[in-house]
Amino acid sequence: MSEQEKKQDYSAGNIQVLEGLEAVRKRPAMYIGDVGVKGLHHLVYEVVDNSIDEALAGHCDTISVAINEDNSITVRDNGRGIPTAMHPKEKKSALEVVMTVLHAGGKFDKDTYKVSGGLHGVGVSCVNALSSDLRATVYREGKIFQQEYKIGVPQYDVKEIGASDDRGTEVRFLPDASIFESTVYNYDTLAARMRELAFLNKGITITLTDLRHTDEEGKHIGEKFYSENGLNEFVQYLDRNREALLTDTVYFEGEKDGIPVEVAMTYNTSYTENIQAYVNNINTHEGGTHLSGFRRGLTNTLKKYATESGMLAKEKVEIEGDDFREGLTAVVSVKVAEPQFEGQTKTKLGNREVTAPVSQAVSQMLADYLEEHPNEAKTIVQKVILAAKARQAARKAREMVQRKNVMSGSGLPGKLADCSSKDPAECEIYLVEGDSAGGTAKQGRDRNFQAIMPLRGKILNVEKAMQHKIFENEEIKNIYTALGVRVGTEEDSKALNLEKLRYHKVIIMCDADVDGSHIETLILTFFFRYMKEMVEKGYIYIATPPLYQVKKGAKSQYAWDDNQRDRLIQEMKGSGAESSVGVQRYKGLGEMNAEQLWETTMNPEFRTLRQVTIENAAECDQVFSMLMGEDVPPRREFIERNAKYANIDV
Ligand code: 0RA
Repeated sequence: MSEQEKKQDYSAGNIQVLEGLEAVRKRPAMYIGDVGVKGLHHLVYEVVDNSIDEALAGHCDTISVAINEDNSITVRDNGRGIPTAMHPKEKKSALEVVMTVLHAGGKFDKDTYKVSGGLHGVGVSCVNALSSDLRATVYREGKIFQQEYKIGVPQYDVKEIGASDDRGTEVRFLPDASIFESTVYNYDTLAARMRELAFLNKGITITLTDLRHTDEEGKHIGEKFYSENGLNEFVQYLDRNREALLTDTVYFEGEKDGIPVEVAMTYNTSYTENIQAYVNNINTHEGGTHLSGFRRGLTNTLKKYATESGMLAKEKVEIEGDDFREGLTAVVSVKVAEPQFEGQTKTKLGNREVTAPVSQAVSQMLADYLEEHPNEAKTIVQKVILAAKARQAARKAREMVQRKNVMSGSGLPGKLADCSSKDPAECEIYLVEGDSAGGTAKQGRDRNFQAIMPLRGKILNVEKAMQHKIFENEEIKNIYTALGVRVGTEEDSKALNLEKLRYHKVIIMCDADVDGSHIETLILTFFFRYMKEMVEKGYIYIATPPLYQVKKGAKSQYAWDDNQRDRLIQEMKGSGAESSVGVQRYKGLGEMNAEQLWETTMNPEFRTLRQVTIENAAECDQVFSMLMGEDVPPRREFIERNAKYANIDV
């Protein structure tokens, strides 16, 4: 190639790079999911994933993440450092290639088999493209190298900036405020993911520091996550607010048919099943072949044991798959070289070859455990038999709900004030705390598309109740019938039939006080445990009634928090005129009249709805078990910690 040709080739390469990054900036959602809070946090996961890969390849054991004062993020690891030498094909530093070429990531280290990788696995160049500033620093071969970028464009060639005995890579990036709806990081969201990563990749130390705040002693807030025993500890963490049935965890770690499999499980005294399944460190909400493998191994092994122990014959009950999963908490983690992700949210593993290895791993670990722990084996079988009996009672209760639907004409609950539209996409249902607020909402609503259903008092705590109690509960039956969804079948009580869903917005409207937030949590727990798909589809919302009305003469305005109230008081003071600056504190919805409720809380033009989402499935389960469980102190701490956000969250 002549010099001239080389030059042309070089610039052609550059143009390609720019086109790649331009595509990311044009359609960021295609690469990182969305440009909301989720996508913003996804940037961090993408960068951390690269360091996790380096750790899994055996070259790194410490990763530190810092939220800087300006909401930029620094991720540092002690790995080999991204190579900085000239890349033979691209004719520029390998570091620059990794940072600017889409999907360049692990290309030039074939021995490293990339197992982690964000949901989209798009690589750090996407983060670069979506950052107004990014600085990469590499500590390697006794030297320090650096390159900086703006919206993905290098500001200078990779340069040597000093000497150091350190090893590793540091990436500091500032998300582009013109792309993201919000650029403020949430500490708890990042902490939940870092904790999860530490459990999933034992032996790696991950620290998280929030440099935006200090505690009472002037220290920065932060945590260190490290797990010696991996999923063993993850399962114990998930169950830390529940009462254990087994003294220790059932655990397997190893390779089956070339697939790395790690599984841990235990039983608690609750009635809920909590299985978290991961593929390459990604939580697969929708399950898939690895989860099927887990279920198959569990059912076969326990059924065999129960039959051979003779305990079943005495009880004369038929046991089924579901019965083995009441009170079960388990985590399954597999590493798959070329995962096929399917399903609505691309979180369902499709690879057929994964089922057998997981099933074998589970059978082996359980068989060993049952043999070595005869007393606990007996406890498990007794629990399974109880579950089978309860399931028969639940089936009767469920059939009653279904039959009532068919028999009573419209089948709709008497308490429901339905809307006139029949198009689910535009229909909303308000689940309102109390009959009196329900009455106000009925007067205030737009009956064309807004339906109202009052709920009396506290709905059942589904976290503590057995299934048949749940289907016998009046309020819960009413919710099912009003929504028009069928109760799940016996095989999978959580499978909904959403085709018949009558409203695509289910809005929980409770008083802005302690009781109201408790009721809100009870209803959310019900949806999370029994209609999770509704939450995943984004159908569940929380209404936000105002806390104050600030009045002056004929003028009145509403405030949703104390700051806003104080600002309004100041404004009204400033606007001249005499005193009598009246502030009304709304403790309950009932204190508003129909018109006020419509104006502030129900009118789509002015209201703020908070959409309920599942950010982190494992954490979410944990939060509900804690909020609804027996233990008071963690609940109080959580509520106090989140209370200040409760009214500003949009
Ligand atoms: C490919 C090759 C080598 C290191 C890395 C990638 C690497 C990438 C990242 C991203 C974040 N931290 C990282 N650490 C390392 C090194 C190959 C060699 O030194 O022989």
